[in-house]
Amino acid sequence: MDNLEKGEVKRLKRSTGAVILAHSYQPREIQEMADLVGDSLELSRFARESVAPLVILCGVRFMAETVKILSPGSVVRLVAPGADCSLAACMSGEDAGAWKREHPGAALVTYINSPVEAKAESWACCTSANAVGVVRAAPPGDVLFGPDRNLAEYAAAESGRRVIPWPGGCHAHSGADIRSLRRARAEWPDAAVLVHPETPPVFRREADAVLGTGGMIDYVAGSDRRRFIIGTEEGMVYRLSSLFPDRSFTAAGDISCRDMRNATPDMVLEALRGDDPGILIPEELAGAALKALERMTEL
Ligand code: CIZ
Repeated sequence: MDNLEKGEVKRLKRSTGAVILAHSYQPREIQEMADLVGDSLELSRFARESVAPLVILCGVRFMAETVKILSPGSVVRLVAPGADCSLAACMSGEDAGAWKREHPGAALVTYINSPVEAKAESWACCTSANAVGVVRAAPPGDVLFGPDRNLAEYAAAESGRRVIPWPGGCHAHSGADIRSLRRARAEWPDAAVLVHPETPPVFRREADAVLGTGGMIDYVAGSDRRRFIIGTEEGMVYRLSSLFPDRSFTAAGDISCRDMRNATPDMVLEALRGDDPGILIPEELAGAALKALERMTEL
């Protein structure tokens, strides 16, 4: 993006009152132009407090839907049209409803990486940052957890609750190859290995810590290690490197989300222009999903 276009972004932001939100998995050039970079929980908290008339969301569809539900007065535009999450696509609202009917009395906890229709069926939502706490706080009895099976198993192990997982997974995390992590560890034997709970169980067993992206930032901030091997989407390696320029980070293999990688600065400029009404969600559906999201933010 040249200086002229950068100036145009600034001018449009001023004239529209827009804020640019980016997930930590976004490409470097997008993170660099964002007003806030964070995980879904941070973006949700920001949205809940926000009075911005226009939100430019650099991430995938479920994140834009979540921001719209929490900030219904804002126009929320998803920067990369068609940026869907392969994990969210694993469990529809109909799937969630039918699953609940098969397990009467169980509480459904839905990972934030899910469509709004599935959230609307849920007792509560969670992110990777608070999945264990939300499962722990669920009403007595079985907990249905979807759509990510690896995160469900992790939350079950950490909370001690009986969790029934939905058989879904993130194409990038669940396809991660443990041999890449072992190679990185052989090259950097002094490094701390931080992995995301969406990775397969073998990653969790070989890691120093299992954390969402927000937890990874806190871990590095409180650690005296100099080098870190990061087992999550590759955008996080840039995020950590920019926050901690005196430390070194490397990826634990090729964990790359095609939908997170396709946003470009030109798309941000395009989203700032024009009169696209952005994400629209029927009121009743948004209201039902809001209850599950509010329970998550309260917990
Ligand atoms: O919570 C999120 O935003 C996701 C999808 C992952 C993470 O750990 O940040």
